[in-house]
Amino acid sequence: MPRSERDRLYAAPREEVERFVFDERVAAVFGDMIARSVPGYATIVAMTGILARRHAHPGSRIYDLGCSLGAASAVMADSLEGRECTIVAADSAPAMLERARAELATRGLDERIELVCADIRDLEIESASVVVLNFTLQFLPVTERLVLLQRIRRGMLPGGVLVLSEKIAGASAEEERLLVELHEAFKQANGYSELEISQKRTALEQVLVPEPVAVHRQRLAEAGFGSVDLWFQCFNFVSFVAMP
Ligand code: GEK
Repeated sequence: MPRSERDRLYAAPREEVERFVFDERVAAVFGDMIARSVPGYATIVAMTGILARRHAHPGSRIYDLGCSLGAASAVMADSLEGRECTIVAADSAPAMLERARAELATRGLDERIELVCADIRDLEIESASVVVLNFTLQFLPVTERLVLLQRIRRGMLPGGVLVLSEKIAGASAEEERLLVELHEAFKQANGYSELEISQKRTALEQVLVPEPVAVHRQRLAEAGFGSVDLWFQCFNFVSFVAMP
């Protein structure tokens, strides 16, 4: 897990809660924030390594889209068992990439991972055996999600895999209530106060837009993925593997 300060960004009451952005203040606490906010995060990152080992093809490219501090890229780099692959880790937030660069250097991985500061909607994806979208698609406008998945699909080699991890919405109002309640209980158990939880919720409104599992399945199929499996769920966080 990346080194990080403790996340206290929303601990003090704010007169006005602004839209959430991935700036320097978030980057400084990101490792702690994601570990205490996303149930199953460590498992998903670790299993991304297992999936990369299964699908990474020598000479191919591996993409970590919305890489933040590069956690998934680092695990994948360690999972390749000597196979020569180009690992591209992209993020549009300069503050995140700066910290990712330092983090990867500490782990001796800076030479093996190409860090790119780019909007993933503009990034060329080619000869990909593994594409990872861990909690990134949810930040794109809903209307732009299909186009990105289609571009990923077109850039993938036969035998490749897309790992798509997302916060989801419940399929019904009851399921949504239950999942949100469980997620908030998880955050409280990890030391977040009710104020922190509610101010963060406000900051993320309109920025992080979760969708139900069925919508993701339908979109992945429409993008040309012939096989889509949900391999992980904990409360309202899921991960799919999708293959051409
Ligand atoms: C992890 N995958 O630790 N282009 C590029 N990057 C983007 C875009 C975009 N259009 N939109 C958002 N991001 C990581 C965690 S965090 C998830 C991913 C979270 C980036 C944004 O800058 C941030 O670093 C990341 O996507 C989302 O496994 O914070 O909940």
